[in-house]
Amino acid sequence: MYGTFGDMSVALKSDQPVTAETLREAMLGHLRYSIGKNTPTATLTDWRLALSRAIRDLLVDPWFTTTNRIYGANRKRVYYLSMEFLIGRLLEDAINNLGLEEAARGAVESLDVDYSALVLDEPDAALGNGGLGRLAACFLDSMSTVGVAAHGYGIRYAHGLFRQSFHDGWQGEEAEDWLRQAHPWEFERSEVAYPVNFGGEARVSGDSGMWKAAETVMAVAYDTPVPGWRGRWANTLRLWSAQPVFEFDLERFNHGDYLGAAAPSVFAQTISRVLYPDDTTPQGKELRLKQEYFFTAASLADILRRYLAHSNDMTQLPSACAIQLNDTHPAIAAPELVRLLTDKHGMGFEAAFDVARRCLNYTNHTLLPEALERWSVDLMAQALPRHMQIIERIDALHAKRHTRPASVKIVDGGEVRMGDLAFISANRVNGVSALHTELMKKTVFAELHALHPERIVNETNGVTPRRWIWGCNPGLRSLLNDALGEGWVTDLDRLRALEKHADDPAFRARFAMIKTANKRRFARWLESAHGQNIPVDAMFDVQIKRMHEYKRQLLNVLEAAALRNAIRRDPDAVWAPRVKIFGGKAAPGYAMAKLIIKLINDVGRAINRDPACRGRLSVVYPPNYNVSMAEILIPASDLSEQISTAGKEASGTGNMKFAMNGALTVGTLDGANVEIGEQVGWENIFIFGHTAEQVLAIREAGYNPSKAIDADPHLAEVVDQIAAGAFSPEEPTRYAALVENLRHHDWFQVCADFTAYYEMQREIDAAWRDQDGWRRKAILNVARMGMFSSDRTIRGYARDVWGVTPEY
Ligand code: NBG
Repeated sequence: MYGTFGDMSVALKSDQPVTAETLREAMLGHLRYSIGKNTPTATLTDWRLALSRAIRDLLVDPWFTTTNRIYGANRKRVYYLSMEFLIGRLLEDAINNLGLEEAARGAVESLDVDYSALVLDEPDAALGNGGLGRLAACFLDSMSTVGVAAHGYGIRYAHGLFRQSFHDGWQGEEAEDWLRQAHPWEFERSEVAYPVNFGGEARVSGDSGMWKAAETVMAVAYDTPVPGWRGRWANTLRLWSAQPVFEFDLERFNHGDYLGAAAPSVFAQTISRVLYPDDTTPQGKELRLKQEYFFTAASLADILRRYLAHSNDMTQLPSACAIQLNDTHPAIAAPELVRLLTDKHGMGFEAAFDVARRCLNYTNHTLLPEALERWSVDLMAQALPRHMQIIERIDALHAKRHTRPASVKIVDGGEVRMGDLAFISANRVNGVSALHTELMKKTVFAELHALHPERIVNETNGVTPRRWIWGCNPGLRSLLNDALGEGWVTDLDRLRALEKHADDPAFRARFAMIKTANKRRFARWLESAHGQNIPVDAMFDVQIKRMHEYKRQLLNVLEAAALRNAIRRDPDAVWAPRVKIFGGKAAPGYAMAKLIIKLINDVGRAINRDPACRGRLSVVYPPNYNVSMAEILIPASDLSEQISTAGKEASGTGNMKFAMNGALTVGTLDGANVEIGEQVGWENIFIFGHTAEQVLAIREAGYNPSKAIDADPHLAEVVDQIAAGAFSPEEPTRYAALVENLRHHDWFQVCADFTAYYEMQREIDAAWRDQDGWRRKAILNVARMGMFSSDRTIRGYARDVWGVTPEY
């Protein structure tokens, strides 16, 4: 049977019909000729790789066609530079995009391999941390679906973000090794390699300069095709891996210095080893800056190479490329582009800056001052001496052109403020939700906004319905297809037509059955992966996101502890049964977030062991929350916790995924919750707590959390219990720092919002008891989430920021 592959024609062609049979043949061919295995010895992973290769073959033709079309028409391209691309698993996504679900399942099953197990065998590409990275991945999907010519540029981290485990309830971190097995989606482009320099000395002469670097590494490209819906279009995700200029020093090796011989390679590879090295040490900071420059410099070199193939008139660069800086991580692009234009292409400084600025745009993703990057001038001057000179010159040029207040400076107090550098060097600066954009204008960028009032625009985030409904919620997908036809998946506003079914009992019943099936699926997963049992008829009350004090997982766990007290006092009252589900990682250096994780696990243990809570309340916190866990948990959720301190969450995107999948939101008036409320109707969302303005006013009036604690007996009781070691009898003072912080500082106003939150949760209990009413609200949520497709967001960027017209 393998003889048929003697001609090596294992590749499927996208213009021929793909059936279970042809796919099976292609899998067998790849198993033999790409993987080098035969059927009797093939492991599950071998089969997965074989199927992935067969599917990848089908992406290649659309990919080439798209590229040729873009080249032919000399279209303006979008370059999305991002430190993170949280792409997750790719196999099922590609299969869905190409419409090959049945063929793939049929092919795999005909080989006696379990299809679901095969899909789940793929490691989750954890090249990101949270919303910012997942947004970048959703944007790639949407740019390919609406037909925007785009390249994503980032880093091919060998280990990505760490893998989280719990040891006695404490977070442990292990290196993620997603690349241990072959990554079947990428094409290594060893010929596409650029040297990236660091350190040394720089001299200025007139408008240009000379940089004699001390170290060089090579950035080597790895390309992954990103298919859009039905393969009509495919863009490229190009990730850079750092390699030594020379593999190793043979002379040192021959003298017996084996470690020394490998040193250059170790230095180079360190750069693309992990995402977010712990930057609490000077070495960590330097590494982080080098990572940022590494991928930015390689990407710009690549962009210019592509441009120069068409034209050498550098003044026209802005008509050919729009470069999006995803947060400040690639903000070094501004001085780098100016450097290339002046030092390499002989342009005058002011002209170079103007060209660069017309190419660059900057998305701000947070107003938290500690999250806005700043680099010490010393570090910048040492690692990137020429860039430091250019940054100072940009600062001076800006001062020359605009009468600016003394406080508007890029370089200040011995630091380079990357947010200001990005703002000043960008054509458009955008926030990620209406509220966040307004706050940006009033707070961090108030002065710059006054100088450049046309620069800030809003592009409210969105998520791709391909992954976040079609892929992760097959039940809902079928329901929507039956009710609306398949068009909703690329035109999410069509969901509106569901409104008329909200009062139809049969529709509601089917909707409810889908939710229950999803809850069963999650419960089965939880049991098999973590040995925990949860009742599927309870409300699944879910908070999954990075662990951060502003997101207030603490508020949630305090409420859980207070609820337990209430249940113990009156076990026979009618309680709405709940399972509180947490998921999320804390940054390795973030001690308070790690202590909150431990508290959730300690409180969870007490609740889960408490006979009074049985059947009424339980808490689970499966470790290592990632995209794949989100895909199974979000469709199973009833209640979505979006409870950040108002004014702190730039947008949120999890909030959108939940509502699209029929969970109701409990949330503050923060980030995109505001717009979600406007869309779904305020009667279909549970909003509580202080507004951003009130939060500010409370702080200014001299906030005293102890007063709030004293005023609320539920809260006072819980805080006392934690302080007395009720949840940590083996170490009663474990939470001393947390309690001290709650009583005397409480920067994120957990105590100030507690009462409102607790009361809102009891209203939610009541709403849950009316299951029909709950379902109606849930259906209306799904129906009104059309706005939150990332297709809408990308069309907005295309129009307001990039000046390109989507093909579809
Ligand atoms: C995050 C915000 C979220 C937002 C995502 C995507 C950073 C720095 N910011 O609220 O916290 O949804 O960005 O915009 O990761």
